[in-house]
Formats: sequence, C-alpha cells, structure tokens
Amino acid sequence: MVALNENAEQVIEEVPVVEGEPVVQVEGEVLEVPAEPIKNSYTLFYFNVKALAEPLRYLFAYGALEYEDVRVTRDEWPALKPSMPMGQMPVLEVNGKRVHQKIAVVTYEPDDQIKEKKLITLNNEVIPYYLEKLEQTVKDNEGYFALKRLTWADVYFAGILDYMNYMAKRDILESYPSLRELVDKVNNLEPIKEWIAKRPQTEV
Ligand SMILES: N[C@@H](CCC(=O)N[C@@H](CS)C(=O)NCC(=O)O)C(=O)O
Repeated sequence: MVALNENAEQVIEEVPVVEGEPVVQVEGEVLEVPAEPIKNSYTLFYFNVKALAEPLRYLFAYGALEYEDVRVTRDEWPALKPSMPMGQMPVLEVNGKRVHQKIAVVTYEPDDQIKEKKLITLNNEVIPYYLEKLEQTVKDNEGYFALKRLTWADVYFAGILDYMNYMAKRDILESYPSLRELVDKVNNLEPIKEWIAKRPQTEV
C-alpha cells in the first residue's frame, strides 16, 4: 500500500513495519501499486541450530513468507564454505543473490581462560548496560522497541534471545520485566507460536 496525502506533495511519514500492510515512503510522487504482489524466492543457509539465523526464521514465520530452510551439516560445510560471500553463514539467497552479515551480538572465543573472563565482563557489565537501556526504551514505547507498536526489532530480539541466553549461560532477562513481557508477546503471536511448535529441536 502507498500512503499519500490528497495532492501527493507530501507523504505520510511511516516506517515499514511487519504488522499490517507495508507503507512506502516517497516524496512528491505517486507510485503505482503493482497488480500482483512480487514473488521472491528465499533460501536461508545456516547450520542446524537456532543461534544467529533464528531472528530471520521468526521474521519469515511472522510474514508468512515461504523460504527454504537449508540446514548445512558439519560434513557438508567445507565444500560449501568457499561459495559463501564471507565464508560464513547465515546467508540469505534472494532470487539467486546471496546476502550476508546479521547483527553480531556475542562472539566466539576459543581460549577457555579468556572466554571465562569475557563471560564475567559480559554478565556484569555489558549485558546490564544495554538491557537497562532497552528495558527503559520498551517502557517508554508502550511495550515495544519503537513506534509504540510491533516492528521487526521486537521480532529480531525475541528470535535472538535463546542464543544470547546460551552464550551468557543464564536467563539474561531475569531482572527486566518489560523485555520479558515483550518477548512473551512476540512468541505468542500465532505465526511465531506455530513456527516454535514445528521447528527442528536443537540444543542451541
Ligand atoms: N559476522 C557474521 C558472523 C557469522 C558467523 O560467525 N557464522 C558462523 C556460525 S555462527 C560460521 O559460519 N562459522 C563457520 C565458519 O566460519 O567456517 C554475521 O554477522 O553473520
């Protein structure tokens, strides 16, 4: 849907959200609404874990978009790796074009001692620092991250939470009731609930 005012000089300013119909931003021009919705083909490549790909899977579920959920095994990976843009996944193929790089939240550290030290800093400093701010943001936005209604940011956060908990080795939302409520709300949206019920059961 394209939202314009009467003389098409000004456009109603809206950010596209995942709830309801998308609104296109244009300045002073009338856009034709395509007769047929554009049909894209999506293939998501990742390992058989939730981790970094789960926010994307949440968004696909919420948007009721068809996609191929390719789960690469450790044995298959070496042969596939050179074909990935950065030699890593998740990678999303849209109409044959591969896009990559999601938002990195917590990174892997191979040395056990450094890993342990980083975990302490993560739990005592980094996580409280950001979650306090995010908790306040959600309080200020009537239970959402932005615009006082559901956007992709809410769905993304709910989708990445399991992985953040796994990396932090605890429930990071324990003292953040507004964030907890938001995640529960997203996980209880019908399409997301259906995805959670049918997705492959993985440890991570
Ligand atoms: N910066 C990348 C990080 C992706 C990443 O670390 N992927 C890991 C799996 S979680 C991977 O592909 N590892 C296999 C490898 O590097 O060979 C992103 O944001 O998507």
